Amino acid sequence: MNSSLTRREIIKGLGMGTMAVGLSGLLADAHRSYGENSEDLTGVECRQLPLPYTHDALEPYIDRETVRIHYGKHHAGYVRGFNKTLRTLSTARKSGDLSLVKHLSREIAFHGSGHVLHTLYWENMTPKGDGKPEGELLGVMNRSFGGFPAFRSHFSAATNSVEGSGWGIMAMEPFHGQLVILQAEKHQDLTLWGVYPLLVCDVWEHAYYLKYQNRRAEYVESFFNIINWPEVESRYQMAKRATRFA
Ligand code: MN3
Repeated sequence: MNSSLTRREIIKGLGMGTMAVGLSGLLADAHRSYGENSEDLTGVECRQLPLPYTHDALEPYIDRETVRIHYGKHHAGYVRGFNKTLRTLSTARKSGDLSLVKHLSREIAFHGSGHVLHTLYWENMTPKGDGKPEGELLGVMNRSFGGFPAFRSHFSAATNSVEGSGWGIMAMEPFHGQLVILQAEKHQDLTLWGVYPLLVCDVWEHAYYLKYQNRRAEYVESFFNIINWPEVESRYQMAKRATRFA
């Protein structure tokens, strides 16, 4: 980590890495750090926002007891799991013992995505919700899906056919600005929704096999000699501008 950064910038940066950007300030709030006055950077944690309505507000569509347990037990559990994983990873980095990184990467994707998606879920429902999209959102939905009825059919079919536990999701694909409808099995499958990729390394065998054969670690070691850090920095600046941390 660059020692010339201020503590506040460091903490902002840590928050950036775990949050969705360009989606909504809600998500930024969900991942706002508690640690700005702390000497211990492991104090970077996420919090569960208050439910934006009462437990019974969504009746008769969703019952009071479901909301109470879902928000208070299930969602809260993901927040605890996410924070615990962030702390464990911090400890692992400090000690140099990264032997559990595969397990912890699964944990951060599962709990982090669970937290992100539930945060969005509560806020994308309202007791007053019988309307339709309007304005610019309706325009981009029309362009992306061919109209609201087509969107509704597609979204419902995708959501209804999620295999096992999961989510139906309408998302913006940021490189072209189009909307897409996705299914998510469980919450994650090793992604954390909304993160902005800054640095990526392809480890499909086609990326290294001719030279390194099965020695993936050698390839990854070599990769560090050719990283374009100014490009990574420009991606970070672009992502930062899309957030309320900017
Ligand atoms: Mn749930």
